[in-house]
Amino acid sequence: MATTLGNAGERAGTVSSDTQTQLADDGYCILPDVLTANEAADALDALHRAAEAARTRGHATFMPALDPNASNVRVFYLLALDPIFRALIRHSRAIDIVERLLGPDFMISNFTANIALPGSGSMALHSDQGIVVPGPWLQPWTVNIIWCLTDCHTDNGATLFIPGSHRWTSRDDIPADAIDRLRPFEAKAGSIIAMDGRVWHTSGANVTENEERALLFGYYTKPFLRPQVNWNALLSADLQAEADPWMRQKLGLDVTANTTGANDLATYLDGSQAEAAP
Ligand SMILES: O=C(O)CCC(=O)C(=O)O
Repeated sequence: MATTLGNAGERAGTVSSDTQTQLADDGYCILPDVLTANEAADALDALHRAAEAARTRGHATFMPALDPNASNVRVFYLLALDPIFRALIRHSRAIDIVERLLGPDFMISNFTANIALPGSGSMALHSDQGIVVPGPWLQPWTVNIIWCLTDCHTDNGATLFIPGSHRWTSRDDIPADAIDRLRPFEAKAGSIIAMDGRVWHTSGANVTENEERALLFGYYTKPFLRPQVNWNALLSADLQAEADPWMRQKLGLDVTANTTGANDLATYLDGSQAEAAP
């Protein structure tokens, strides 16, 4: 696995038409075996180290605003904490799905982890698109790529989602029995789950004796939405200097922002064409 922020941007073109159809129709798809068992285990080790490093940096890993108790271990700012995460956020299989849903011009909004330890409970029902943009939610403007670093199943707190909820356009569409409609995303370690940002979901409760459930959430958005993290403020000067042009653009590290959709400016009033931007 490539493990530096400076690696080339990824394009693979490997998303099958079945996968694309499922993502459009069902709001999610699950790709097994994206990581080998060893790669998933390495990433899990890195995540445990990252949780420790985050605490050392003074970043709490229990967020009472999100989770009912401290058995959910949250690790924010993964990109600052280990090269493995800087490789995963641009993994070709992930980027391929993101591009299919959002188009080539997307941004990396956030990359976080939620380790559900035995005793963890569910957070509030939400959609990730609803958190960053007001309704109506008519199109997929955001997508989550969820990396399963452990097996995920109902008892160890698999993410619970509501089938078809990516078609809800406002909070008025949430049915009274929403909680009864929740279903688990069950997948093996090494899988990715791609979830349209409009899907309503929550974390499951881990009711096992001693099984950990570890997920990474790569969150990508259309370029006109402000990322959840200000990468310029978060990433050290060294990490920013290592970033290649692809990564700089996806993290918004350069001076310009929100100027890529300027096609309307290409023709002057007299019909002549503006020069292409450098
Ligand atoms: O950990 C999970 O299963 C879901 C987490 C989640 O939805 C979130 O952090 O927004």
